[in-house]
Amino acid sequence: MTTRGRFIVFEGGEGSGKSTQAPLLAEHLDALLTREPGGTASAERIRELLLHSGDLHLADRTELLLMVAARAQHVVELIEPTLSAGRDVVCDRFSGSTIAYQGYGRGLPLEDVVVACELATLGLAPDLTILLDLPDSLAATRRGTVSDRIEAAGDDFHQRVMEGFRTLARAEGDRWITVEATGTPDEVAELVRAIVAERWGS
Ligand code: T5A
Repeated sequence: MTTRGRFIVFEGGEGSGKSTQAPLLAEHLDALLTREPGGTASAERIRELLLHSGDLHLADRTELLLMVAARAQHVVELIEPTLSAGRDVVCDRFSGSTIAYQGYGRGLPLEDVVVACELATLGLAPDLTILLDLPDSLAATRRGTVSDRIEAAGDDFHQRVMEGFRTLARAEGDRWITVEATGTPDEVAELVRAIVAERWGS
């Protein structure tokens, strides 16, 4: 019988280094690398709508439903079949981002956000979520020039998002590990590999 793959997710604010670290870990584990919103052809189209459609003035609930619509397709078409086939998956963002951004950031009721996530994932949850945590000032520097609709939200919004991530990490301490992401990319990658090795011994 095939052993199910491991599902490992990177979470954090913009500029925390997820897109730098996720490929390094995926290569180390020979895992499938993917991202959210996106990961499949249709979910990437939804990503375009979500991130580059300032002119459409999406309502917060529309944003939530599009995030989870992209996830539903991503889970059914790519993540679940890959895990079932025995390959590890490393994903840049997942449901934690929806709770942090649409729940804590936009202020939608958390119970609605959780239900929407469950509808999209059919209960699939990461085996391990690595939260890359950066002081707000450093995150703002790394974010640099604003490039998409959600990044363009103000500093207060991004602080609420980080508070959401930190709350989730505290509440789910067995499945979330926080990594201080202030070191060089190589130093952070080393910390991440050590966490995975400690959890699974590989
Ligand atoms: N979103 C997403 C929601 O609102 N709800 C959801 O449910 C989901 C899934 C996604 C947007 O969608 C939102 C969140 C986001 O706003 P995105 O473009 O994928 O958009 O945004 P991010 O995931 O935030 O991607 P970023 O590229 O902005 O940030 P990363 O990936 O955290 O950071 P990274 O690795 O690109 O690094 C940023 C810069 O810092 C440097 C890099 O070279 C780069 O220049 N850097 C470092 N510098 C020094 N030391 C290090 N250790 C460094 N690591 C990286």
